[in-house]
Amino acid sequence: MPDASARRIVLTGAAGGIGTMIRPLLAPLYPGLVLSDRVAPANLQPTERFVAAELTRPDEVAGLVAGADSVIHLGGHSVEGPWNAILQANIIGCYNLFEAAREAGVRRVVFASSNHAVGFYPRSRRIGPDVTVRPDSRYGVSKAFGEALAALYSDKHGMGVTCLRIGNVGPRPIDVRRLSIWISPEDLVQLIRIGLEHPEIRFEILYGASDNAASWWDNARAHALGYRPTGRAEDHRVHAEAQQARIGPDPIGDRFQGGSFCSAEFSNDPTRAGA
Ligand code: 15L
Repeated sequence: MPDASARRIVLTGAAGGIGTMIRPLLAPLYPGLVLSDRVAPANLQPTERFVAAELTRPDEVAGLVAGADSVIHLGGHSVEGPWNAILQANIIGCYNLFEAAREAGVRRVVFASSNHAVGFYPRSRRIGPDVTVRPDSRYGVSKAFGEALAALYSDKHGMGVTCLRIGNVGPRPIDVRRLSIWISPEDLVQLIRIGLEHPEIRFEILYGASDNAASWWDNARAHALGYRPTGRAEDHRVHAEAQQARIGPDPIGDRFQGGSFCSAEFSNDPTRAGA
């Protein structure tokens, strides 16, 4: 692996919520970082390099990743949405990204998957990275698709890919559900560094969560790869519970890990949902 300062690493989705939180943390680690999104982040710094690219345009994505050795792929539609929006950004866009990366000889991809790929597991169940996907939304299905693409490009083309099933990124957990799935920006950057740098990476699915006592996820593989989260959701429990009291109950969403992504548009018998 070339020296970090010599590496051209592309960050898609740089203007989005997570991109905005981690840009300042990535900048000193990877001086060759290239930021990308459809439009430049409002607070782009003079020291930051930005290349506009539309993920649905294969030519633009190919231009973006040319000469890159790694990609951190956060770009796409980041919540539930109409099928066409998900299809364009997260299915076609994700395919375009992996295919352009293969053609450009990109060696490492860190893919921002989501807890919503497995959102229909009940909160009573502890799951590891090897469970069958149980998406809770069209968005969750698109993240499962991205994980499948990642496996294909790893097995067939030797790309080292790390899928991070990200919980909820922010300075602190914002409700009771997030006490289980919260991840600090610093801990997310730790996981991204593992994906970019750890010599053993072939295909990995890791959970993007801090050191949360109420976690539903077995993240032993991340720990085996050196992950040492410093964020602790319990330190913020009082705040999270106060916020939860303002939200109120969600009889379906509160049973499942994906929360309101599960209850939205739900028309099943609750006892027949989930695993
Ligand atoms: C996600 O995958 C979304 O991108 C984010 O907006 C949150 O909804 C998060 O999951 C969550 O589950 O809290």
